[in-house]
Amino acid sequence: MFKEKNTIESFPLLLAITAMLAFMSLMLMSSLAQASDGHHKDKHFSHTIIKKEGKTIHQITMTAMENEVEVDNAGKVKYAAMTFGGTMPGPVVRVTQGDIIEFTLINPATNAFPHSMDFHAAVVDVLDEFGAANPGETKKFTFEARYAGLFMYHCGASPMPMHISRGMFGVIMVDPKEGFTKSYPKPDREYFLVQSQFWPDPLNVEGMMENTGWTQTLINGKAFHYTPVHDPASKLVLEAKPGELVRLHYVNANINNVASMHPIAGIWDRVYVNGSPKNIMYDMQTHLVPVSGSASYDIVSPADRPTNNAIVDHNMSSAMRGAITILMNKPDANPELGRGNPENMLLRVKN
Ligand SMILES: [Cu+2]
Repeated sequence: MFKEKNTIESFPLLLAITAMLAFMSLMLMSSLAQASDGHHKDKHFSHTIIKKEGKTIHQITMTAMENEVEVDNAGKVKYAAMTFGGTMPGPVVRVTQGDIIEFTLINPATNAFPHSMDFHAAVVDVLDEFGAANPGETKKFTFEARYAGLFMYHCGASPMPMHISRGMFGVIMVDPKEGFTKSYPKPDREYFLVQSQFWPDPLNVEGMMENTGWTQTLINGKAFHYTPVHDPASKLVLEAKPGELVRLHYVNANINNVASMHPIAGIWDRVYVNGSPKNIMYDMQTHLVPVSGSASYDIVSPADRPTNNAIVDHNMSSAMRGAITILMNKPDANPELGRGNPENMLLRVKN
């Protein structure tokens, strides 16, 4: 009798404990999944972060793909691209200075071309690590990210201008081991912008060499990507609240043209050349970025009213062909944009 009563009385408590344990194990599972997934995982790209002997190791796998992408906001222009992981640009890779990158490039047997990976953040051997993998082969190499900064990556297989202009480029950001400092303050928002030149004829290698026949400038893979002002089909803009410190990480993945980066209706508060906190310029109107170079730009809008900036490559042949990006500074800015995962910092329309 006593025992039975005890059991009945304990039942709600047992139920609560069971529910709590189930909840805790779910939480643990999801946190483990997050830890082992790094920040992104799909079947063409994975990034797993592990700790070994005090080092942070990034196990990154990308599949070289010869796939179609849309290079316009309306989705009407399908293009025979080549990509790392399916998208132009490829996925953002973000690590900290001193981390180890264990990289694997898969070139499926169904591809027609050899492909390779050239991380500008790596100090290795061009013929060894950066050599190409033929269709059906897999290439692996390891390097330490010794230098802090904002680096391009790209395919270096021949003919290189074709592999890059067709989409095989992206960003590897190496955050400084010191973290944020007084001279490299923590921004409120960060956005990645990667510019490239577009040839409608994907086999026009001669035009790519002579710099003729290119028709558009792409920002993160689309012309006028973030500017409904210039293209009504544009669905995204960069967002921030008035007065916030916004840091734009810009990479010039053009084939031939240097870029003259200017924020219309604003001034670059600081420019970190190559994205490195060691290379600071102040109060700049326009800043030149070499082909395959980069810069991180700090901009602060007036705090007392909503404003807009147009981030342009002031080289008019680039701006008028697509290199215009709107940064909208408004009180109701989406709190998720420009924060957290790289997917929130390199904006793409989610299908
Ligand atoms: Cu390639």
